[in-house]
Amino acid sequence: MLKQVTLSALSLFALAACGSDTNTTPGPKSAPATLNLTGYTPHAGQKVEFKVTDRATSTSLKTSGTVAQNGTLTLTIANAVGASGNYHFDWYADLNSSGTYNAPPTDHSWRREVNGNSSGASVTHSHDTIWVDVAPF
Ligand SMILES: [Ca+2]
Repeated sequence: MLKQVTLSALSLFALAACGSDTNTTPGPKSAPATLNLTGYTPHAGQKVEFKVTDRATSTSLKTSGTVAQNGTLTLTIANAVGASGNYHFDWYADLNSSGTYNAPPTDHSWRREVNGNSSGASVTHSHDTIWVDVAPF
């Protein structure tokens, strides 16, 4: 019996660790934020972290993923945008594999301003080298 409890506790810990790894926390709003990346072959295999910030409240949500070998990645954060409001979509490719954000050119980072929409908001970005320092990430 004790063994079962221990295993359950370990399973819960594993799930929690998995959740914190992707750092995806559904927010309090109604619609998803989506980032579609294409042409990111220079960053294939690298981690990209995506952050949505509500500019009115400065609250933000993050998620991350790995760029596919064909240079594409789609990241979505549930309940990250509302029907109105204005948001920053910030993202960076972890070029130096530190696991965290470093200002360009150490990492490569981008920003777009996005308006809220009741059905969700998305940005599609074809890779470029017009980097924006998005600190603090
Ligand atoms: Ca980094």
